Amino acid sequence: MRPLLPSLLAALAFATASSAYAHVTVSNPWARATVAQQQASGVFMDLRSAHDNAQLLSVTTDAASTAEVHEMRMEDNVMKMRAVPSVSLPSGQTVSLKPGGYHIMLMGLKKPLAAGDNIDLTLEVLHEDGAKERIAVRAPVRALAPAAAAGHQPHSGAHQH
Ligand SMILES: [Cu+2]
Repeated sequence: MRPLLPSLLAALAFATASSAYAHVTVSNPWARATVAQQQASGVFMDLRSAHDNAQLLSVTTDAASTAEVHEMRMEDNVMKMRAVPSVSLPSGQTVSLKPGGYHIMLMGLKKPLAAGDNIDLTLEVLHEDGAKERIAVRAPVRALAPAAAAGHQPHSGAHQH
């Protein structure tokens, strides 16, 4: 038996306990409306942690088959989008998931997102003490303002006639 095992088990037990650090607030959530045939869309919101070293780990939703945390950034003058393992949430700072930056990507939408609908998501946040916080978010669906559309293209080849 390895000597490290007892402490590892203790750490795992601690990780499943409820956390005194569970203080991430979500504000201004919204999801971008889609057009017919569009399979992917983005969800945006502001996150603010009351404690240091919290991280947004993952998102689940019944609205799509897959939800990923994505980042958009310029690489060699090309805007690229990729999945990130986590988004750090520094204490007391608002971290915005927004078009052109971090966002939640929904892929395999179960149905088109129409303005006025709402979608429900569950965020999973990892806290400094190892505890995970699940945050239920209801995001109203909004049509994307034309000015913001330039920064973010969906994965699928959506046609907008
Ligand atoms: Cu994306």
